[in-house]
Amino acid sequence: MASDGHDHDPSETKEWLDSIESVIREEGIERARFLLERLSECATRDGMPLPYTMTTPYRNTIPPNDEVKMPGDLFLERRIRSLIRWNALAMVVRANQTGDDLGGHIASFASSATLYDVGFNYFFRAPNKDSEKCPNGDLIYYQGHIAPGIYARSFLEGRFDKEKLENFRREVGGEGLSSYPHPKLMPDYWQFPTVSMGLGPMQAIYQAHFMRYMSARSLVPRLDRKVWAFLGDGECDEPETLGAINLAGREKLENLIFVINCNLQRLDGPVRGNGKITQELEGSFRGAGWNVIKVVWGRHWDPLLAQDKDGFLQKRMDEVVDGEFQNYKAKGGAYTKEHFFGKYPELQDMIAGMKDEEIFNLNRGGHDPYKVYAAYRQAAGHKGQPTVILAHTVKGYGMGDAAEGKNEAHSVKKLDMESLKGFRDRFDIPIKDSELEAVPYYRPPEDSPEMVYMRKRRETLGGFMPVRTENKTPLDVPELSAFKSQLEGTGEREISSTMAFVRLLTSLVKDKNMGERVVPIVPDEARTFGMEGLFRQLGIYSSEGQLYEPVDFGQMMYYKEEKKGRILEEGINEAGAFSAWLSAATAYSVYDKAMVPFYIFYSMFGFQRIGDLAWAAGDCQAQGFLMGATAGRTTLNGEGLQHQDGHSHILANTIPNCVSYDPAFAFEIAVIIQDGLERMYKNHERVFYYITVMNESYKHPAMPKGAEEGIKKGLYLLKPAEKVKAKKPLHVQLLGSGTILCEVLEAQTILANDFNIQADVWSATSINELTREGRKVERDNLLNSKKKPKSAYVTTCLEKTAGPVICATDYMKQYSEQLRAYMPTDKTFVTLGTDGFGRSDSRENLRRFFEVDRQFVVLAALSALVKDGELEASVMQKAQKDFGIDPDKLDPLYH
Ligand SMILES: Cc1ncc(C[n+]2csc(CCOP(=O)(O)OP(=O)(O)O)c2C)c(N)n1
Ligand SMILES: [Mg+2]
Repeated sequence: MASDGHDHDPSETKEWLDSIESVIREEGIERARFLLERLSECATRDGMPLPYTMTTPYRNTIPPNDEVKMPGDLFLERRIRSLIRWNALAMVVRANQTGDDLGGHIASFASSATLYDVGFNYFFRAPNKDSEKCPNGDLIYYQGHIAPGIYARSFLEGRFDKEKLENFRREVGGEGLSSYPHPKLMPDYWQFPTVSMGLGPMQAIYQAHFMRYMSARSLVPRLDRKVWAFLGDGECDEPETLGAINLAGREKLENLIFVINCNLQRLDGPVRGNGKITQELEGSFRGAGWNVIKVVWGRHWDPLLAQDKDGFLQKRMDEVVDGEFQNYKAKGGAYTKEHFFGKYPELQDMIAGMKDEEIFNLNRGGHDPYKVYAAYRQAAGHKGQPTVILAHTVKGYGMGDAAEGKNEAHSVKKLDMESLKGFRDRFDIPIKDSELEAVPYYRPPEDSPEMVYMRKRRETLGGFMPVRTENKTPLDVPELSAFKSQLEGTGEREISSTMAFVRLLTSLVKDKNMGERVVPIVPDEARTFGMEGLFRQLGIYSSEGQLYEPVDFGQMMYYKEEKKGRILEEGINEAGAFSAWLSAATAYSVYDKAMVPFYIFYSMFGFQRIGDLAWAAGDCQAQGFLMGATAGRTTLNGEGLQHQDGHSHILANTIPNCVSYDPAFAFEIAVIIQDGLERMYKNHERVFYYITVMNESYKHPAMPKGAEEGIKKGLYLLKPAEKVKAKKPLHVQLLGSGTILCEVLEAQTILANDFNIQADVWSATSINELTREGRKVERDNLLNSKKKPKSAYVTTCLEKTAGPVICATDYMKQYSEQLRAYMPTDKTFVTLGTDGFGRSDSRENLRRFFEVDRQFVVLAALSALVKDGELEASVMQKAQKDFGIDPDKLDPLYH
């Protein structure tokens, strides 16, 4: 036993090694694996701790003998790749020559050109109706900042002309090329927004998962479609990148392939200078049940590795840290000779006679098309597991002294003459010295062998990529009358708006025409929202079905998992559940079939938690419903500071195509959802909905006649004031939303009964929508000064009314304050809202604390009348005293 790490009996070691090698040779890998498993089982049975490792040696997973040979023309492919490299570089350099400093990246694509090229030449299938195996095309998540490389390919393919390339990062006022993949800006081209690190990989995992859901439910056939996600090694430090890899392993998502470009560097410097990122990632992915393929070394290393009988080369490869590997490329062959091979005499002997240049040219796996092809081929055919390919590359490959392996490589956008020449010569670009300074684009003649070859490859794979398509078949959306029970109100029964929504959802999923498209999604919170009844009715999607009898089996609402289940219950994982929603919400494009996802979540753990993904949803032009449940700072009473949401509507409004509502009553919810279905699934408006629902129970009235339009626009007169006894009664206009509308209705009664004031009550279903319409009108007026100025909808609603306007919601004052710009000029406007941190208490106490209860609404109304000179201050002061509102009360904003 070699407790000190040294081998004290090499001949015994050799016997063991020879035996296992002979088994591999004679009987194959599976037999060898079996024997090793039996050995380890035998050893551990007697209590022997086995060496614990999740990693394999630092070398290629696929040995040279097992590599499937790349069938194409290596020479022509290198030529094409070189031209793509050049044009990508030219695009960025030229964009920064103008003095506009538009930015862009060269070094990242330089390191990953081969990884993409092999994919484009052999693997990525474009959407093509004639394809049997993959009619909708493979899904590729490109690393965001390598976009120039993809544009450069499209240029060579003839999809873009030079003018288009000149518009890289120039998108205002024309057809530019977006800085990164943005479907919003290039809707026929990019499918997925990926540039916010971590979001691409996470979306890719849930896409593969959702793909299985779609086929399990027989909505699309289960074919051989793949999701390829390209990501950076630095990007793997984002929790989102690795956060969902367990799901992919558990769900055996063999339709998913990650390609991680391990160039060992991120923006500032090495990813793991003191360690090995490839090894670290191998352990993580293997532990999560993935098939890991390391592509560490290029084929020039093969002869050396074949000579490495004593394992010194492998030992050296294993022990060198990434920071040092970076040096080998940044400092060249002589340095590598001395510092890598120089460590052991055996290695010095091995390379005796090799020139510095030959040493430098010992290539890394990710730059060797043969190695990359072999890995992709294996990954594409692998069954029962997702695959990750860890490709070792060099950041700034080919950029020479300007960037290659340098810490500053990431941000290099300009190249000096020497580096330009070096790049040109290394990749044989036919541009003369005299022209080099202008860094011109280059495209060979259409009939040149490389152009013909490239087109042919893409034809074989169904056409050009990337490409984004949309299915515009309208869904048969139910009429509003289908939601009769919501429109009629609950009579004397008190229910929450969440319950009202769940009932609506339950009837929608049963809709004969479009019910099957509805996808309810929850992050382990269905019971909180009273949705457990749906478990049994719809089933919870599980690729395994249900391998156990659920503990509550036999009960009305038992926890039913099934292969064809419709509910996506994603566990305590808001980012994951949102990603699943995102896949469903873009199914009209990605699956050529519109789906209607409803993601129901704790509103506080919505935008606040996954804001960047929600922004990406806007970019993706997602369609669907986000339901922020248990919303409202004072409505969710007991949960306290981290749970009580008073700002999700403010966050929702930051996303231009997110339409948000804060309804109070069942009929409002029905009108909003029915309108949303029509706008999104019939009229193809690329918007998505955010609707808050709450957990306070109260009676829901029937829909007042003619309220529909106002509900959609964001404001309607819910309950006009009844006449009071006074000769010349005072008037106020009370606006409210969500549950606070109930307080406003109570205030109406108090004002009438105790103060003889007539208050009209308006339901403000969406202050955000009112504001957007106001902004639009304001802008139209500014730009069309010759025309008669128009009035904002909210202004029109209020200008003919009498008295000041008070607006109260369960959200920060800033939410209602948006309306101030559109108040009729003579109106005093007072807002009440829930600024400050939440805290747990009863609803009553919270509303008093945050100053949004009925008495505060009354007080605000009285104060506005005093300000308008309509009322004696003493009336208000007396009211304050009677209500017990202490002038020195703590301010919730500062307390
Ligand atoms: C969430 C987020 N944070 C920061 C950035 C800025 N950023 C863009 S690329 C990059 C470095 C990427 O390194 P790596 O993932 O290793 O990719 P490489 O360019 O090396 O292939 C950073 C920090 C970003 N795009 N997104
Ligand atoms: Mg990197």
